[in-house]
Amino acid sequence: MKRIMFTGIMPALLSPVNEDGSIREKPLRRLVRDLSGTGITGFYLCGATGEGIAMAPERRMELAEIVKDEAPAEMKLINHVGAGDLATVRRLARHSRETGLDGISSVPPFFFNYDERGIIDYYRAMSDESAGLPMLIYASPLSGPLLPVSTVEKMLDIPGFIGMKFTNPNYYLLSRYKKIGGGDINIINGPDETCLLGLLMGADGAIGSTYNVMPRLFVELYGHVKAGRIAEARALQMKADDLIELMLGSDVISCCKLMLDQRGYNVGETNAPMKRLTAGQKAAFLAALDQMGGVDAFV
Ligand code: MN9
Repeated sequence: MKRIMFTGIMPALLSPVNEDGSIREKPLRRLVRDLSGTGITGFYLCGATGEGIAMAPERRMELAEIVKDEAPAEMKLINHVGAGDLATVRRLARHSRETGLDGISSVPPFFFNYDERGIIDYYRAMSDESAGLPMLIYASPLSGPLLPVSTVEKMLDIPGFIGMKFTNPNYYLLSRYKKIGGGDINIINGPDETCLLGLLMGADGAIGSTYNVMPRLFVELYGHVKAGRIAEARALQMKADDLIELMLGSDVISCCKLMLDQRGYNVGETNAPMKRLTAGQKAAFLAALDQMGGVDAFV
């Protein structure tokens, strides 16, 4: 069990930014502080939800430092350090170690076609630079096909490699990855809309966008699963999915940010050039949300 280091519910933290990409420090601190009191176990920084790929490395480092400063010591902090150039990846991996974060993660190298050796070399460089911080692959639909189980098996040799954040609806495959290393591999569920399935098929925890806006619901769901109360867990999943369905029809990150703004967090818009909602789309989302009981019906 030495590789299973991250469990429980962890928001993929939203990144509050200004128009020029600079960090909104006050809203960020408040969000980290408030979420930390909900039963979550940590945060995943600068992934897809955290918009890391659309942020300058300096901003990503600044965000990591602020979160480290604000989060209670028991919160586990995993930093997504993936980028298109290895120099940035190395820089962010080294900075994660220097900042005292608990783990690093990355999508496999993307955009160009990489072979298995290139992929393994990428993760090895990340690991070397962070002096072996616990490291998770991020298997994301945004960054190409899933790595074969046999490739992930080879990564067991890399110091620090512990597992993967699996954002994919194929839970048969999740269970196959979970067999690697005799089960001593840290598999984290990605899709929030099927969090329950991920946990039932072997995930040790869950990282996701919508845990920024309904952390307590998912912490309760996780507790039900661990206690074998599947009907109760399913009822909560179905409730969450009414909201997630609405978000998926629009834009998940923008809708989460809008909900936080409704609660007074002032997190602002996404980083350009990412998708944003028009005033009409925002009004439609909020009207539909009201029909479902309003922003505080989901916590
Ligand atoms: O893995 C997130 N996936 C992506 C985390 O951002 C691609 C999820 O939390 C989804 O945003 C969520 C909605 O589909 O499940």
